[in-house]
Amino acid sequence: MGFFQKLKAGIEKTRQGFMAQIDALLSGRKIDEEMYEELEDLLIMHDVGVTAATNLLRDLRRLVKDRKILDGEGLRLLLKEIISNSLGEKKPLRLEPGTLNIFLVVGVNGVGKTTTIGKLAQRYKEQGLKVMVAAGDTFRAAASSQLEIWAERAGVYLVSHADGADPAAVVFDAVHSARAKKIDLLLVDTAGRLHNKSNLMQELGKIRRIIDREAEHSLREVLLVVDATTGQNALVQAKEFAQIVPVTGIVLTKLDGTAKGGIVIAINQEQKIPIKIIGVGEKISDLRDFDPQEFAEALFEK
Ligand SMILES: Nc1nc2c(ncn2[C@@H]2O[C@H](COP(=O)(O)OP(=O)(O)OP(=O)(O)O)[C@@H](O)[C@H]2O)c(=O)[nH]1
Ligand SMILES: [Mg+2]
Repeated sequence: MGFFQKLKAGIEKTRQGFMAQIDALLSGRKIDEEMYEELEDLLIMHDVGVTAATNLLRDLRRLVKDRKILDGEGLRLLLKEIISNSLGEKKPLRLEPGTLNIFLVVGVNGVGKTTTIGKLAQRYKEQGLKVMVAAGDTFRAAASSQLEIWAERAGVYLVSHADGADPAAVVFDAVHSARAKKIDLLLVDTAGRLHNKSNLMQELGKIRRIIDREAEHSLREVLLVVDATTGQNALVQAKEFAQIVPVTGIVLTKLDGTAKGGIVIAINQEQKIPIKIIGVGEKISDLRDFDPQEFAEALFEK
């Protein structure tokens, strides 16, 4: 299967859910007020969010008038154009070869942080980089061994301490070991749950300070992982984490598991932080750089 076909397959639920309903609404339909209202409802139902849906409808009405569009098929093309434009440019991960690059991976429990790290480790190892992962989640029993399995699979270095150890100490060791081994990319896993939320946020703040102190200018990405199936909750999480750590990119996982792929549009409109990667499955190869134009194509292609 080609790259594009794989993406289409990865968002098949959204294509069959969200997009199929839009097509059913638009095909053979005359453009009238009732249609606009039904379309807006469909967008909101599929997690596009009220703000983004309102903006899309506003642009749609204006362009339909300007370009004298008369039927649903013409409107479908416009909708694709508007969504595609609103998603903006591709924003790749920042990596400077020949130096130590650190990605700190954060997010609430179960969203797919450790899996994403495993997938990234594999990808960059295959590209010929020297990769290390650090088991910064020392809270959940078995979190380190889960990361160890991914590290073995990908064939990359692992730094981990015993369960219950101080995660800041793990990160400290990892940074120094990465320097000594001339690692290109250090991926830092973190806990998704601690005794309470303020502990979690404090811990992340501390990890970030250690990285800044021990490896100044090496923290290239702070990736916030959010689960596409949690809908609007993902937006709330993004706001909370962004207050504690300087989030540079969003990883949107489990897009394969939802028919409400509209969340991509909501995040893009309501967050200043770009979606950089998407997860479309549990396998090590089910990770993609988020390419907005390609995504819009895959969404709308019949
Ligand atoms: N379908 C699908 N499942 C995914 C994806 N990414 C992760 N998962 C699954 O989500 C579950 C949780 O993934 P983890 O990587 O353990 O999540 P985590 O954020 O590290 O969780 P904690 O360590 O508990 O905070 C696992 O069963 C993964 O296989 C994805 O893109 N698609
Ligand atoms: Mg984990």
